[in-house]
Amino acid sequence: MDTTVLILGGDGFCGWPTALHLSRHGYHVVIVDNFSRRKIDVDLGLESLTPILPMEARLAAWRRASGNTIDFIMMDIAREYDRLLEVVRTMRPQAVVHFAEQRAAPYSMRDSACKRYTVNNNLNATHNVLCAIVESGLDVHLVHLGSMGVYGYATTQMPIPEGYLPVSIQAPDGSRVEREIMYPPAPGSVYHMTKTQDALFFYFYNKNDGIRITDLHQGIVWGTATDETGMSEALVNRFDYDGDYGTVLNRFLVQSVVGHPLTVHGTGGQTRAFIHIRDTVKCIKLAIENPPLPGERVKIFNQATETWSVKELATLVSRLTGCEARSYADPRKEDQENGLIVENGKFRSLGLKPVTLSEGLMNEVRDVVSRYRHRCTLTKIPCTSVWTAGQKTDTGGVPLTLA
Ligand code: NAD
Ligand code: USQ
Repeated sequence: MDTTVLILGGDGFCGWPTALHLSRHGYHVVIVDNFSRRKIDVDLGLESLTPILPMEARLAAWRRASGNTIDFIMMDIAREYDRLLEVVRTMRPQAVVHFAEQRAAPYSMRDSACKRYTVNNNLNATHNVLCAIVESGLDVHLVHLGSMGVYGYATTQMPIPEGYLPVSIQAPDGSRVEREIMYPPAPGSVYHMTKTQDALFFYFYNKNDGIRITDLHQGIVWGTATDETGMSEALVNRFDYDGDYGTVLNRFLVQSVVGHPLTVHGTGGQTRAFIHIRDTVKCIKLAIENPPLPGERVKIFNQATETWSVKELATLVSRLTGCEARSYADPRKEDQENGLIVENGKFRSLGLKPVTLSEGLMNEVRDVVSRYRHRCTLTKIPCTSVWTAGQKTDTGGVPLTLA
């Protein structure tokens, strides 16, 4: 069996631990990345809380720790189509795992330049990958990292299905027409909008060219370390805590260590889906090993293991650490309160035993943060990207009573 897997975006928060995990399990891994995420850090005057090494040093550390080699190609997949096609043709990968997009909703709403960059980068990246697979003439399985947020977290008592919704419509002659349609998109940021458009690309290229595609609608990834990144300090994963790229639970855990109040937006009634980084890497391996059959429609999985409201998370972190929570004017345009029920039976049926939120795991993150707390810049914690011109950045907040 050809075991080559291309990891597009393999220098990032999800891509790097996935590359190590697959390498450890016998895959020949080739990382493709243009370091745009590192460049955005420089532009924003930030750094990962953890000191991530240059790619060459990361890969050398992996060779020392595991005895395995990961190859690396520096390339902008949104702009260097001919090179991308050449890589697919020569590497003949079994699968391409596509993480290579601008992934922060707040960054995608900062200003017109960031909106346009996010659309140009994400849509061209995805479309180029699809064109390259078609033009190569190879049967390559594409595994894409999508987002639970494509559905807009609408409050209903109905669980969000894994991609497809059965509908029954009454025809004019009185008969009933039964169909399965794609679950309606309702993006809440320019970033999430690009993910809904990716899904249409997948629908088309699967129907037209028979490409085998798995789209993973992932929830918010928390945690930082996996078994593989823990093998050496030189393999440490990136850790974002700033107002654009930091995600809510990891931010709260950093804030609890550095003495910043927990930054709850509005009432904190926003409910979201979560997954630990250790499960992310396992899910990707399961997706690669269970591709759609030839001719099968796009496989869609909800890659999330549990749901929590922001206020519930603040309560858990505050109980664990005694830190204060404050309510800040919400910089986003989002429902202040929503329920969210997410179906995730597909990964469970493939054998995933979810890692769920526990004090032990939260403490593990806090230990990492404590080690690198001297690298935290407090002024980068407030969320300064607002969704509409009328909204203001709130850096003070008001005390929030937790249960
Ligand atoms: P990240 O920003 O840490 O990593 C993305 C990587 O892709 C970066 O290394 C970046 O340099 C690279 N990249 C971006 N555009 C590229 C291009 N045109 N050419 C080559 N490389 C490019 O993001 P992440 O958190 O690892 O997320 C990876 C994927 O998973 C994203 O598509 C994101 O939408 C999805 N996702 C992430 C989360 C999360 O909580 N982090 C949750 C759900 C889904
Ligand atoms: N929030 C706070 N305080 C904070 C930060 C966030 O209350 O300090 C709130 C936000 O207002 C939002 C919720 O927490 O209601 C989640 O925000 P987030 O920044 O943790 O996550 P989000 O913007 O949804 O994006 C992240 C990843 C993205 C991925 C998405 C999965 O950055 O790549 O697609 O999670 S999902 O949310 O399921 O769409």
